[in-house]
Amino acid sequence: MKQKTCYIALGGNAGDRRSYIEQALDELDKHPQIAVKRKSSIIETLPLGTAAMHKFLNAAAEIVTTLDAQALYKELAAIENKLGRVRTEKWGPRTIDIDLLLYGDEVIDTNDLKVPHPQMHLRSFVLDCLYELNPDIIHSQIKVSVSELRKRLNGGDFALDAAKPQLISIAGIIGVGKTTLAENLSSLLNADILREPYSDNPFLPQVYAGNADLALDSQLFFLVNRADQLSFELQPARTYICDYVFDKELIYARELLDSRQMILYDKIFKNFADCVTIPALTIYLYDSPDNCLDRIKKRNRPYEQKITLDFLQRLADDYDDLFAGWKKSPLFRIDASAADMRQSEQLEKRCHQIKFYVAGGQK
Ligand code: PH2
Ligand code: MG
Ligand code: MG
Repeated sequence: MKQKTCYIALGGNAGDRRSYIEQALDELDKHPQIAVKRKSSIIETLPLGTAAMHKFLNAAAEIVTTLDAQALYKELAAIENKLGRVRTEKWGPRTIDIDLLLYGDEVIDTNDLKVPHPQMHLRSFVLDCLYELNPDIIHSQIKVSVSELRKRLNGGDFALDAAKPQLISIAGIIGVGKTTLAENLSSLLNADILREPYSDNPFLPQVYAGNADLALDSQLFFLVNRADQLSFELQPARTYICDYVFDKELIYARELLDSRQMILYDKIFKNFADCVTIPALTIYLYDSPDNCLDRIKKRNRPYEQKITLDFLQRLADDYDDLFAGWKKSPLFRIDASAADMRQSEQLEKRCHQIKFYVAGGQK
């Protein structure tokens, strides 16, 4: 049989963690039909999913094998057993877990084996190790590189959770095209759309017109509205696409409120922030403030016509800061000047990728 290049992940959080990883790789290499080609560093990572567990050591390796995928998978399980892994609860403490991440460029979907590993693209402890081996490895289903997948996580580890509403939030400054993108994606993803009710805020026109006295009223109106939209109504396992991200409320509050108002607002904000659904995926749509101002002029909503380039530039900087440290969900960055949001081929590619970041998305 032809030789396949494969990638595996190793991890453990019980006993002599380093020794188990090293032993597992030795055992693999001893097998007549498996050769370990390259090993990543061994890194210490916080446990994902299970609170108050011991820290893990994680690593990845590139192997070549003439075994078929099922046989390789059985061999990995045999080594786990030999090294004393006792299967207790799901995600319980383990001496060694060996996961088959990629088998050549194949896609395998059987009851006991799924390749690529269904959660590999959501785990920095996997992607960081793969990245060290080779940043250009292509995920055979998502069809993007490990380097790109890794950037989307910003160091975080995530797990699909079908018990929660599957919220996709689109973020970006005024006029960048959030609502258009949300509309186009919602039909392709069969998702409910949650629209920012921009014209309902009775205080907003006067605030945009420079009446700072109503800024707190306007921000509280938005806060209450958004919290309503993103908490009570959303159902588990359904996919929703929203044309804003809740966290932008702090950006606008900081821009529009004075320091006394801000102290009060901060306290109120915290209570609301605790009850909103955290996105499964956030999409940051960005473009130059110039291009956004052009779109604002074209769509010609009367009260938006006083928005200045300077204000948009400050918002853009604030959004950049927000997402530079974003850890709440995976993050897709989309350059709106390069992307045509109405072109169906581009949209379908985006949808194909998005589906891997929401629970049940691939059904
Ligand atoms: N494996 C899990 C669950 N959580 N967390 C870390 N840091 N490393 C792992 O290998 C790991 C985990 C299930 O296999
Ligand atoms: Mg695992
Ligand atoms: Mg496993």
